[in-house]
Amino acid sequence: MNLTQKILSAHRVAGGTNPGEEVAIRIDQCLTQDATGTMAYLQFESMGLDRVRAELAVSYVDHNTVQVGFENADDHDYLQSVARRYGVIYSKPGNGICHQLHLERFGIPGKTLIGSDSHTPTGGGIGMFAMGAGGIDVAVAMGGGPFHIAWPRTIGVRLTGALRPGVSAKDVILKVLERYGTKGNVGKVVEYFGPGVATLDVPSRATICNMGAELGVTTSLFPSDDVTRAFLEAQGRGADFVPLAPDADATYDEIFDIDLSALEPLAAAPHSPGNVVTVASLAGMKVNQVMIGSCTNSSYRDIKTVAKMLEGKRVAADVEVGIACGSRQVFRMLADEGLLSTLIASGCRILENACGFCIGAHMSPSTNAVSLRTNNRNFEARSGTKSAQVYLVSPETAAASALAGAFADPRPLAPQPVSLPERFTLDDSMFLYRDTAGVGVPGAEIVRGPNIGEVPKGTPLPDDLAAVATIKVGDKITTDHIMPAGARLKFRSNVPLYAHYVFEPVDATFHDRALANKGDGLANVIVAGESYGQGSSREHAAMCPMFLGVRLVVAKSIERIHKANLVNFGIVPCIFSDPADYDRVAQGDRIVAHGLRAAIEGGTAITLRDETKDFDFVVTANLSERERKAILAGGLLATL
Ligand code: MIC
Ligand code: SF4
Repeated sequence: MNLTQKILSAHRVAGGTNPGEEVAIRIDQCLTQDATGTMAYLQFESMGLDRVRAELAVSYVDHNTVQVGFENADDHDYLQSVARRYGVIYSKPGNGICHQLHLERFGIPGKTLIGSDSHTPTGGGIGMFAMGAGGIDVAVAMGGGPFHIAWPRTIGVRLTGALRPGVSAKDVILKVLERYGTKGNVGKVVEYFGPGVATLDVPSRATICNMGAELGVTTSLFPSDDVTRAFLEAQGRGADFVPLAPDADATYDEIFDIDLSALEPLAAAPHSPGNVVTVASLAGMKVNQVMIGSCTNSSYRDIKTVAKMLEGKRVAADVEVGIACGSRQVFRMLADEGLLSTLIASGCRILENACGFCIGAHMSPSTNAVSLRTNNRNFEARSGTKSAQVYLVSPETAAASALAGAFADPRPLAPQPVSLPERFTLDDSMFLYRDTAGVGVPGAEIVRGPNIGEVPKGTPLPDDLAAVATIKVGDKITTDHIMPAGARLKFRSNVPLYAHYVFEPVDATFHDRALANKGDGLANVIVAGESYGQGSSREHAAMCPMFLGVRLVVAKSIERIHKANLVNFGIVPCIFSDPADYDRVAQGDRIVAHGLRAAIEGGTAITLRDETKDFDFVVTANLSERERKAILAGGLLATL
């Protein structure tokens, strides 16, 4: 067996082991972050349990830490109090980014983890089977329920050789993205194997697994070996080490070979992580901003590499450079080693150890700026500036370019590899409620400020549907297009307010038009191309459309987490049987579905009538029995 098969078999509760078949797996650990967490815990509360049942649940606050106005602070108070009540460990704002912290302090090889954030697969760096999910799926797992995925196909990435100075993990994952792109990989797991694995430290492995999310795969995974043991021992967690390897005769559905020695620095050009080019092809292009950090590249290894490259030098005068460490551990160690001073002296802006710039929460570039960033997503407008050109690069390329003021290949600077310490600085004081973890404090007060709203309730699926194709969008529509973050992020806990911004970057009139249809007794249909719902796990991209009366998404293909979120909020995820019908349906067309409920109940194809154009077309919703039940009830919550 390969590693994926081993871990999944050990956690299988029900369901098949044939690729594509739905399997229910036991979840050992859960994590949430604040921007998806409030809704996750509101849904957990409504399940009526007295405490969490998973082995471990941690609530991180890392996204909304800027606190302009009362909203974010209200969220924090709610999250802190609900964690105490139900036995969840609470990571205070300022402690760091969830994925970096979880890897450092809680992850265990061979365990399963789901998190209400799409970059949860970062845990694959230490051999965890870690997946992103919508908030309600995490709430169910916190309550002890299983998580459902399609039994995956595996892509085995065979690593040979060793990275040359100036080339790093980011270049490895960009190579994989160049090969596989950001669509068409649903239902797969990427497993890394081969002699090159031993040459990569845990932070590098974590970077590779983190950005595997951009492929749209279920997760990515490394074996757990001596390198993993050394990392866990240095974290004071040697007892958590479990060796894990694929069997010698393990097979993969396909194999992709990467010779690490032959890799060169790469970049993802605007506006997709799959738009991969060489740094050499961009060399000399003027750069306005360089942002280093995010859950992809904010480890001690990464930030120290940058500090060493900037030591005794100054960043170019006309470039803005920001650095955000991934955790307090990283921050403190740099400070103790005098490297914070190095970064300050070189002219960097030192940012909070949080998501920050990555989600457009601050540090938006200026109009038309070229911004180099070490994070994982460069979707249009995600930085907060629609006209900005965001390129995703390694920390080494970012540092070399910051010095040059233009795109620069870091190899001539020959950055030396950073070795990890024998002992990281350990300080868990910003993790609260470890003593009551898993038990909670029954009856403890839950604090609900005015920013804490309610989860909208769905209604059962009607027999027939009269609707409008309220919006028609193209390929690769991300959840950042559907439900923008950045300046709107603080409305996450207030669905009626946040719903004003559904599709804002694409068509700001959507909200009003959708509500008007709803007022006229018509449902709303979203028509989309390939790979609808790429990117984040935010269930708001389903919850807010549901609130506005969206009942169907009809697309050429839909990404895994978003499809699950649509089902969880009672929206039927439909796929065109004939993709050519996409071209025939226009925005504004009246759409009718007779016998919709019966088709879902029977698991048959659905015939939709375009009354405006006067033709019928067929769509399919590939749903398990469990998913059909949720859709018919108007959402998962109604079935729990
Ligand atoms: C992101 O990177 O897009 C986020 C913000 O971390 C999201 C979660 C969210 O929207 O709250 C993710 O990746 O799932
Ligand atoms: Fe935070 Fe960015 Fe990572 Fe999302 S991708 S968890 S916003 S750092």
